[in-house]
Amino acid sequence: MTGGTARKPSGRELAILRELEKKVLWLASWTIHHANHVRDNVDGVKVGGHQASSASLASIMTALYFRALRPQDRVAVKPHASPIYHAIQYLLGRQSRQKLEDFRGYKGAQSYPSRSKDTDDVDFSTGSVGLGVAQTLFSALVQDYVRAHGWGLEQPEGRMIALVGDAELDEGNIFEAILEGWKQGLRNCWWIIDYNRQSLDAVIREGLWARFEALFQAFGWDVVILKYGTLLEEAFREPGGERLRAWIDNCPNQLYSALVFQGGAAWRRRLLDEIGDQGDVTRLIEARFDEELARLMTNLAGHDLPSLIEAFGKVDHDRPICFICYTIKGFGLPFAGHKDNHAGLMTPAQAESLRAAMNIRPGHEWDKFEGLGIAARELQQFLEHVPFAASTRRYRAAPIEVPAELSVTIQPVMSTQAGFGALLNELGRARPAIAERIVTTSPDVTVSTNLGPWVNRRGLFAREALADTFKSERIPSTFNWDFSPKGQHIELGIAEMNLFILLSALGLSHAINGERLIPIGTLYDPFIQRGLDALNYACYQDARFILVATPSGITLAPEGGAHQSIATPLIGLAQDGLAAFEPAFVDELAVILAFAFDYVQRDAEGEASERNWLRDETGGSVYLRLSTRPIEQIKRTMTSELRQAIVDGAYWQRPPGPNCQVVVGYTGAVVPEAIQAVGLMAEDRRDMGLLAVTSADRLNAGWTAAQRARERGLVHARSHIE
Ligand SMILES: Cc1ncc(C[n+]2csc(CCOP(=O)(O)OP(=O)(O)O)c2C)c(N)n1
Ligand SMILES: [Mg+2]
Repeated sequence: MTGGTARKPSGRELAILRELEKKVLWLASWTIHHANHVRDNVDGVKVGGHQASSASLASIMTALYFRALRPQDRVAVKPHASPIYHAIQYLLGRQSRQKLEDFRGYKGAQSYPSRSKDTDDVDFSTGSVGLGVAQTLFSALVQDYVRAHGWGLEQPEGRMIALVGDAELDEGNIFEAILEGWKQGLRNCWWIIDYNRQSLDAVIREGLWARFEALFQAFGWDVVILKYGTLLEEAFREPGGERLRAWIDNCPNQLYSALVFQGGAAWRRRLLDEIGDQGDVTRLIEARFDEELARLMTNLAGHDLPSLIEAFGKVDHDRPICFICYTIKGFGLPFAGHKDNHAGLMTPAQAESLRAAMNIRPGHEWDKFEGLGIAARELQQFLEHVPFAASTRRYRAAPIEVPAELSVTIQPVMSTQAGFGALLNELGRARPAIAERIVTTSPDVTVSTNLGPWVNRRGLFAREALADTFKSERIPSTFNWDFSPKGQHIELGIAEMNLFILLSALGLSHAINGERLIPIGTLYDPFIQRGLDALNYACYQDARFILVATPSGITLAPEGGAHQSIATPLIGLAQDGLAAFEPAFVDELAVILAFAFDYVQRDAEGEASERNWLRDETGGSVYLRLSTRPIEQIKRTMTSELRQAIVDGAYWQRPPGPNCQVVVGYTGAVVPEAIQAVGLMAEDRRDMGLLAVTSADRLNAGWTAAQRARERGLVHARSHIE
């Protein structure tokens, strides 16, 4: 199907790729060195930059970006390989020299690939390890969702690829994702593990690869182990070679790393000591100079372009694959293999020797083809024909029309959660354009967050249809649990991390698949904290979604209990890119939901509005904090002023009179108590006000922005709450 570049590279092509691999390593290392030793840094502060961690992926990324990838593929690059990514983009003409020079500085290339801050076409942000990896898996599922609904079929299917650190696999969210991927029939997903056997602190446990292999296989992935490069494979075929292979296979990670660091003479001593036989093995070792021996012994497949190109090129199926690529942390740099190298930087003297070794003249460090053995014109021509860089990779999708008002039948007494269920049910029934693009998802709380009626109408999503046996057996049940490729609800297992990463993937569909989705995720409010880092990650990538958190009380019932959502209002206030609302009444919720459908689709630039001091044109995601508490509803006509005030964050339920001394403000389901309090206090106070706060988050954001504007001299700036 998706046919990679199965063709073997010609000798010339391989020679070009080898030159580019060298150049990528140089540029990445120089970028970091420049930021720390050359650029004027404030007070000589080192900005760091992970040379070792980058070097580990130089060969793999050369093989991918310059050969194996196609424009439709999407990649999450291990955070610390960011300099390698930027170097590749620089060679492809998509990254500026200025941004490399400003690496880790203000407006410079980012230390971790950033979708929103970098300008060189980063597919997925990474940084908090584990999240970008899982994002590729969920993006593969979203691609299937989009195509199953008949959209985006004019584009070829892409592969979602993660470059994963071996220690990154310690993160639990990765395992949650693997399990979910298995349930959902994951395809088109590659995880390439940079098996350098080092974490941040030290060398990792022996034999992890075997755990990884068993684990991935257990969940239906193909596992491809890339261990030895072509030089070593050839040496293994020489007389005595099998003894050498057995020795390396049994060599502990720590010893191997130490010898890599020490170099050729140390390799010779150790090998002769342990397997020297005055025969074949000794001859094999002694036939090589120190430098050659070191090159042989470090010729792992993860640094061997022919092995990598062959492995990536021969994939001819869409099953998920885990590549375990043996690599060396810091490969090609003076601290290769040293266990303390994670944040290591080359000294100026070391950078000088590397420059000399790379044939780079002082002052020509940024020249794209300086010091290479192939003419600039040929290299440039090659770069211009790299398949990956051939076409647009970031799409735009037209906005979907949002009805001005959402209709809902409001019961005299009703909770906001029930109102949410009713609103979605009505959307599912009336089928406005927006309803076709809504995709709901929930981590095993679909029914208890009131998505049931919507799911009954629109069905569950799966690539293969699966009927609800209870229905076919005619057993009465409230919920229709039929799966089909046209279904609009993605049911997840109970892992909130997965919910947020799926929302992140769904919420980027307009840019990644060119097809806009309106994702709505529901969960119990306290469990936002379980997935908080993933929520932050989704917002940081500017994914667009609506999060419906319910129930949200400090208790589920009068007896109290464990599900206490105490800190979430502060999360709503603090999280950038997320507008948080807590309506009390269902008519408010209807207004906010209509606003949210539009707000998640906006992406215009713009100045803050003088009305509320919010920058609403840029849009963002929305968080609705709802409740199961039935509240007596107010019968009122929704005016455009009230509608606007609800969206801006507050309105007067009872405006204060001229002699007002006390105002009661409330948010959400405590409205009966607030009304009662005003009633009691009004006995001896006049003109009391009752302020309905629908979004403390937006009031706060507007107030802060207005204050800032006043400091800049706009003395009349007033926010909505003021
Ligand atoms: C969630 C999270 N915790 C901690 C860190 C700090 N951290 C950055 S890299 C790293 C170790 C990475 O090791 P590995 O994945 O093997 O990559 P390598 O450096 O070997 O390339 C750690 C602990 C982080 N970025 N994210
Ligand atoms: Mg590692």
